[in-house]
Amino acid sequence: MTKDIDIKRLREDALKSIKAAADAASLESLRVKFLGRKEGELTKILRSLKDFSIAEKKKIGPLANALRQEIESALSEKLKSLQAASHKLQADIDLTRPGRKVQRGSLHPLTSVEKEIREIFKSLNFSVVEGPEAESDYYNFDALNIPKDHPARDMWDTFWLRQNDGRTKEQKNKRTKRQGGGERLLLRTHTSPVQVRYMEQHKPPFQIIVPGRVFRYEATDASHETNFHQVEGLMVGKDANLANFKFVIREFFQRLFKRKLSIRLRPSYFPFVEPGLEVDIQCVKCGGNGCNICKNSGWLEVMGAGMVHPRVFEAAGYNPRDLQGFAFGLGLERIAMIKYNIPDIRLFYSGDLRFIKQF
Ligand code: YSA
Repeated sequence: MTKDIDIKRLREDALKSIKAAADAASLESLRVKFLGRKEGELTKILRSLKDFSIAEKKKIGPLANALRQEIESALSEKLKSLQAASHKLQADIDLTRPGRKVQRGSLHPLTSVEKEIREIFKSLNFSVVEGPEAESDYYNFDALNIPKDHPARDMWDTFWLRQNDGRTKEQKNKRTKRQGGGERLLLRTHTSPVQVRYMEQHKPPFQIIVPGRVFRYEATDASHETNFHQVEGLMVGKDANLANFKFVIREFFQRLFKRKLSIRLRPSYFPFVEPGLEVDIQCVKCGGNGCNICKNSGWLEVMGAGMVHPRVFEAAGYNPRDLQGFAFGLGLERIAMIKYNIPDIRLFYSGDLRFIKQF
């Protein structure tokens, strides 16, 4: 009776384990476990048959032999099914198939244009300088000859930042005027504040450009964004003059657009220059004959500029009688739009891959 039960248990255990085996190696260990010559569990039962009574032998013998066959065939069936599954897997993997192509990104057009601008100015011996995007009222306006009540502030409406750095009003007001003492912070409306910041720290002669992000609180349309980029330029020395400016700027645009170009200077007004100028370049599409890009004028308006105002030199701690210099500021998006014939500034920030992938 006990031997019956042992065989029954053994059968259940063996068939269950064989069914669950995951690979050929596990099947081999199961074969050794149940049918192994020396220690196999069923082998041991078969070997002990000689000690049984004749009646027991007659009963257990056939059961044990039948189980042996059953385990052997279960092992071989399972092995076959594992092999078939592995062949199927191999057939599904086509090792000769070419790999999936890794998609390569590309630089955003604004990044490439900015890089190109940096390289051109560097080759003209300009240094590249940066300044803070969160700027003080003082540097963004006052130091550039735009006092609190000046109407020019209306042209540059911006986003004001709430400051909560734990300092009391008195502590904030202790800072010097130059540090932007006690003033509210704003998101800079142009890169021009870096002119004064740089001049405070450096002695002329020098020539720099300042690429950077700027912000304006205004309605967006095809040519205006609230967040865009400018490149500021500043050259200061004993006799840096408008003739130098004309040469540098013409050279710059010719290299950027890779062609001979005329430039045109028109009088304009910015509080931080005297005289102030607006710079136009000959239309890069029609060469000046008139087309849809230049609105049939033959010219493209590309930057504001002028000779640095004496009050700006004074704000930076210079004596305006000893020095002179020119400054300019261009809109990066506008230049990229002309270069790549992009009709709407909003495309730059749309995140639309169909747009980005064209560059
Ligand atoms: C003028 C004289 C200097 O000595 C130095 C710099 C300057 C430029 C001055 N700081 C300035 O910001 N002038 S600006 O308001 O006319 O802007 C310069 C350029 O920025 C524009 O020509 C235009 O290309 C771009 N711009 C202005 N508002 C914009 C914009 N681009 C996109 N979206 C806007 N909302």
